[in-house]
Amino acid sequence: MKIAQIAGFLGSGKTTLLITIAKDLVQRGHRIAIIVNDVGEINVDAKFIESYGLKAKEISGGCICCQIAGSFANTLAILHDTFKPDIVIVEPSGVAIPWGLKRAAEYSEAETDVVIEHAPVVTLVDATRIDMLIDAVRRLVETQIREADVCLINKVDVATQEQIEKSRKLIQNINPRAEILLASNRTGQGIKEVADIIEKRISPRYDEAVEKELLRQQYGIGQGKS
Ligand SMILES: Nc1nc2c(ncn2[C@@H]2O[C@H](COP(=O)(O)OP(=O)(O)OP(=O)(O)O)[C@@H](O)[C@H]2O)c(=O)[nH]1
Ligand SMILES: [Mg+2]
Repeated sequence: MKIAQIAGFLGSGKTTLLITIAKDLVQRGHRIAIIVNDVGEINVDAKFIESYGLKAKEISGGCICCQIAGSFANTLAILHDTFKPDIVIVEPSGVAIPWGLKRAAEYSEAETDVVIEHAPVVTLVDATRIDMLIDAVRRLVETQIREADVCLINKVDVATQEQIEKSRKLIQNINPRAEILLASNRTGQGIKEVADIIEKRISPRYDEAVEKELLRQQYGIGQGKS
């Protein structure tokens, strides 16, 4: 079962993107589950299916949307044993750390016979609010970008060229290995590419040594600095 997480600061467009990608992947023949913080915010005409012990909405025959019941690992185990998705797309809370979520997902392997793999970590950067992101929530945004495999500069339908270039520079400074795509949920730019990446590629499993090295690079932890 593949876990695809879509990170990004509050209001960056995660839920909108998640639903579009889920529908696209269903059309490609996948069985998809979406995990969000609150199914109430999912605006689809769907019947509730709570028989799994999850608060869930059916989006289409091949796709359900649910919120976490108990632990994240337990929720994944229930999904695997009942709905049997091949891809689970997750909208982490705005402050979740991608590596932490990978590890939490892998804990579900202790609860049932599931084998977890990860799609590339996608982080959304809202180009229209790039100045605010740099000034007010720099640390959090840095962490989300640092741990991304793919960064989407989102809302390019309304962002200025200058905001887009500023976003690109920020990402390249923090994480030169990240692939950068321009995206818009309004025009659909970049969206099919993200669905392709989630469908076809994988990202490494949680590795404590790698996590420590990334933290060291960002904060100097482990170098004797205070
Ligand atoms: N112009 C434009 N607006 C967008 C785009 N994507 C999302 N939005 C709008 O941005 C707002 C937030 O979108 P959401 O998808 O709810 O963002 P989110 O990251 O899930 O937000 P939280 O869950 O509150 O953190 C909504 O009003 C969307 O309509 C985009 O590509 N272009
Ligand atoms: Mg959301």
